[in-house]
Amino acid sequence: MKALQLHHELTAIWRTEPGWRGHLRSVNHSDIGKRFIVAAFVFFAIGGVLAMLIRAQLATPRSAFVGPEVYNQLFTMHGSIMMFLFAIPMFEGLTMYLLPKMLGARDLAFPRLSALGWWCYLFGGTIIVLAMLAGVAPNAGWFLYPPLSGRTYTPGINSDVWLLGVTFVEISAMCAAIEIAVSILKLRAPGMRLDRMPIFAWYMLATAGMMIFGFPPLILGSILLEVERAFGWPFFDPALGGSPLLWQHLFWLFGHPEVYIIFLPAAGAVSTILPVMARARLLGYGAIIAAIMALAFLSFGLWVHHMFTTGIPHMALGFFSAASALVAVPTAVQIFAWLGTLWSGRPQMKLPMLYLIGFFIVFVLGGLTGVMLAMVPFDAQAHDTAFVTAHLHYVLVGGFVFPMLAAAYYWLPHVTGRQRVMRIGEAAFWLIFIGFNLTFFMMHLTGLLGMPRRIDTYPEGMGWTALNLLSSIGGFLQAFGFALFLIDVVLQIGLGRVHRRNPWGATTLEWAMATPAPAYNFASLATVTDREPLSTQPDLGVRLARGEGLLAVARNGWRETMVIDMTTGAPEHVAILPGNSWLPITTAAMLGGFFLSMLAGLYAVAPLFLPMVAWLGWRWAWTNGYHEDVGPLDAGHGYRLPPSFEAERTTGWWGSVLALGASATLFTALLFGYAFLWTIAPNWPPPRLIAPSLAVPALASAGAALSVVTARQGRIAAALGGQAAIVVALVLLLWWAPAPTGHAYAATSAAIAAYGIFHAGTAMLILAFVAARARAGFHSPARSGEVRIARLWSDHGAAAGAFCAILLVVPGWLA
Ligand SMILES: [Cu+2]
Repeated sequence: MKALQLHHELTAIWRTEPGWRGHLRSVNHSDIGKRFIVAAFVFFAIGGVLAMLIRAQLATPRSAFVGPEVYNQLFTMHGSIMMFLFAIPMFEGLTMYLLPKMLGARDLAFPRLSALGWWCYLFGGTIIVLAMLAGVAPNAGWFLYPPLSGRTYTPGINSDVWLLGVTFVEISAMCAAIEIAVSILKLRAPGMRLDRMPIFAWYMLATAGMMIFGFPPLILGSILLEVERAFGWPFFDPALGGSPLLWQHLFWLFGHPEVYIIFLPAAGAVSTILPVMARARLLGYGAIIAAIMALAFLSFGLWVHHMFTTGIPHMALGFFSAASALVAVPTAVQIFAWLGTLWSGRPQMKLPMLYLIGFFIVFVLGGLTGVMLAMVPFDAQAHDTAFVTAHLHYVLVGGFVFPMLAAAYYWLPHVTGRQRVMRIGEAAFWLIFIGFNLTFFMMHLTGLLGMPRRIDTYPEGMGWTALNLLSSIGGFLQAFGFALFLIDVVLQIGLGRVHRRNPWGATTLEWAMATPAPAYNFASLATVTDREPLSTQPDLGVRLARGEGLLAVARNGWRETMVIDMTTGAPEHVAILPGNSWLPITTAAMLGGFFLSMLAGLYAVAPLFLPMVAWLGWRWAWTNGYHEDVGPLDAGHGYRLPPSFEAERTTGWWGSVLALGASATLFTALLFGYAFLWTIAPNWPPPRLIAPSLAVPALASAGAALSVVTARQGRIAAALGGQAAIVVALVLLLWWAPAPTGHAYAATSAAIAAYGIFHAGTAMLILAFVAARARAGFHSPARSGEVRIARLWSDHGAAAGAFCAILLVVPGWLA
């Protein structure tokens, strides 16, 4: 009876409110995860329809089915949707849904951030799709190379839709990355040391890390290109000291890691599902982790292989070619670990396994053509042909779509609590598998026969006609396969029989709960003693539901979950997570207002939304914390742990470190751009340099020193003054600098100064917040975590501001 009462009390605390209110305010990770997955599938269907239109156009020579204007939009939107609105959100959704359950937690570390990410994704994706329906979709290819994407050749808003829409969606990717990393590091079940983490968590940790360092170059590139289009700052215009190659570098600095950002979560699903299907332990846990880390690291050193034909020095060609071939090694380690796992077990040919076999075949073929393309002479021949299109589809569909279909069939019983009804999934597999190979195997051949990618039509007599027709037939077979998959899922949700808990006999913690999952996941939290908790403690789920684990209490209406020491897994403090809120959707709406007014060219209106965002951020942070000391809480099993607001290093501190890491990466990419243009671009040196003033760096450095010192002494007003001095110094510098529209030197300098001003300004806001909180009684010697976080931001603002001020006057001194 006690268990039932605990269930009722926890439900009252954690549940999503009924009706529309619940839809708009929910921050629960299961809700948000499922929404991401459903929306990603809808975008996948839209992207799929575009692909069908492309294949219809290319089915016959000299086709006039859609015409070149529409065709450009079709292939651009197909690529952009599949990358940014399907693949990334799909694994984010899967991870948001699964991760806390696998780690034995009740939610993610920052529930409102998951909700904010969701709304940014939904609004941004909607803007992009509506633009397509209005006939102004992006049309310069999914990697949007200037000068084609610039004002001159794309005068309409097509490119702006991409730049603004995708950047809006990227906010959700950054939110998710920080959220996932901090949750894995800090919100695990007690006893779950690093070497006891489920392998999926390792994959996601690497993925989140790659997103934190991989997305900032793209975000920077998008900002620069949008500023060039909107205000005429010539970053990419060679006539004024810019270079279109700068965009290619920034784009592929993101774009190559992106391939692994998509592949690693899928591989994580494979490494989780395969051992269950094989009824064996995963072979080579340590080797796989080493391979993942090697892949994550190597993938940042390969971006130039997308630019082999742009006139790269010979040394660099050799280096990037070798590095590109080298990634085959860690990938092969994983493949052999999976094969070994199958070999050592007694594999069952259940439906997820069928899709995993599809994954093996398609992905390995894609890897092989990847090694071919890593060879510079071959790439020079195959570059921009259908061969490359075929390769990237083998890698992405093989490496992502097939594993995700396996994951769908594997975890759907967890989401629905039901079994599937008919054997439609097998038929869907064969249609997708045969259709896929028919479509894309042929494209290797058309590519080798010289057919360029992205052409809207071709003459007869090139030898491409029959191959193209076969590709188109294959494309439509795939579409039928996916339609069957959808029907199968709908049938299972509607008609499936309710199954017993853990139908696959899996050993990870997400199966130690009732399905569908309760809002609080676990009535009490597990203590873990090995990597496969459900094989050593088969009755764990029942015991947790009875309240025999940790935190088996519903107190103060608090949403409690356990925070552990990162390496040892020892309990550290109790996180008190925020409840449902209007803040995520209103913040996303204000950001949406900003992006929409930029898109409409209302440059005077757009900045008005930013104070609103800042004010909502203030409200957001204000609801954290507590106004009195409560002392250690009883966590069960004899543990007495402080609540998060009395902890020394909160999850918010870790999140801030990662956010600042992402920001510093963006800044580094900007400095790279500055140096790249200086050394490579034509039309340098610039006509006029920034005057070699002493006053600007002196004022900024003095402000920075003042802020760093006084923030440590708790003199917030003085620290604020220091940051203000930085802002004044950099604004003066901009005032005296040559106009940013005149030359790429002035434009990059202004961008660097803007970075400094933005961070010093943010630091001022945060310091003001801390001062207000102290006055309102939220701080005490025990409750000082917030002050520590503020100091991180303030120190970063000081360092960045002083650095920018010094850097920008140096060229004037040297000249
Ligand atoms: Cu690449």
